[in-house]
Amino acid sequence: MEAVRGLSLAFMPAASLRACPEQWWDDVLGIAILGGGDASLVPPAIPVASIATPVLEGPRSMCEIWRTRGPLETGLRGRVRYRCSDTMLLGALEIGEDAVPIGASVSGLQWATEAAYREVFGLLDESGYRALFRAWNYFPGINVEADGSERYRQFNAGRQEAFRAGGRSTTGRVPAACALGTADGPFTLYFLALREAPVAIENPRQVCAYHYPLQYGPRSPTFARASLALSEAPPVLFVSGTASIVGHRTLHPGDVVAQTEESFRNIAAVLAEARRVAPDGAGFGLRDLSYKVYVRHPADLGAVRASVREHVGSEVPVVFVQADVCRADLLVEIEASGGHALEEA
Ligand code: 3EB
Repeated sequence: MEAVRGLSLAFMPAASLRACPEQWWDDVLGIAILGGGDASLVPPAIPVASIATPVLEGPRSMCEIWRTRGPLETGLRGRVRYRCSDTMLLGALEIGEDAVPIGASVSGLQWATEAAYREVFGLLDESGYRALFRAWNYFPGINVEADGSERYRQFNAGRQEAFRAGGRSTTGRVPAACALGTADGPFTLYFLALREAPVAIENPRQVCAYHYPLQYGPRSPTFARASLALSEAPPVLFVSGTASIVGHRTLHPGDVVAQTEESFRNIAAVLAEARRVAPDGAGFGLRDLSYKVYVRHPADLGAVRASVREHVGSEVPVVFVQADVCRADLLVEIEASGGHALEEA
């Protein structure tokens, strides 16, 4: 395998990790194992997030591997395992909801979310990779009502509280993100951070998530529709989890194909914005990106896959996993990234 330059993504079956030579790991920033695979295949210095979202086709367990040119530095601060290049840091942590102190005034999930983000911001302030670029959030029972409110709302409260406590903006300059429901497991977060602030990109078809009206919860979600790192060479773009929402409303309830199509209209609109901001927007077309598609009902895979391939073609990487989307009426959510290199497994 050739030496990596810039940031690079590889999707490979978890079982293939066994065959990777020792020096291959030198350039690995971090790994997400989708499908809840065995994290012990990963050397202890490498940040790893084990995400319990079943993989819907191919191997049961897929790795999403972020690499960049070394030498990389490794560290552990509190519960955050991290690794960094000269421009970028990848971190991962998990916190069980049962870690909530007895007598806490908030739910275990809200507490775990706030604790996780407080630790992340502590690390970022201390290390100089101050700007949170992209955050991936996973926790069980996202649509479940518990302790008097929906768990996605509890997550939003904990996240927003940590942003405030960390002196960070909760509107405007916020990271790209996703938040998905798993069947079980602890609150799990992995993230990328940068020394130089990225550009937050919004979607003209959608209300900014941080301005959603109160009907979606007392504390708004804290994320941008996309985040663009112009300080990377070449620039790197992360498109947040994108669903069938126009304005602030869910469209096409019950129709997974129409929801997939609407999601692509949203992604296309976000990409048009990114191309306006990037000095050279080539490379930020629908057929240039890598995708992760979250499908609520595994039986919908065939219909979703056909629609996805109509939009992105047959060439680009797409991983399909089962996950619960943050609104009960959403059946599919799609995230994407571009600008970075792609490695063949
Ligand atoms: C939406 O657009 C769908 O809370 O971090 C997408 C991406 C969604 C990120 C988050 C939620 C989040 O509101 C849900």
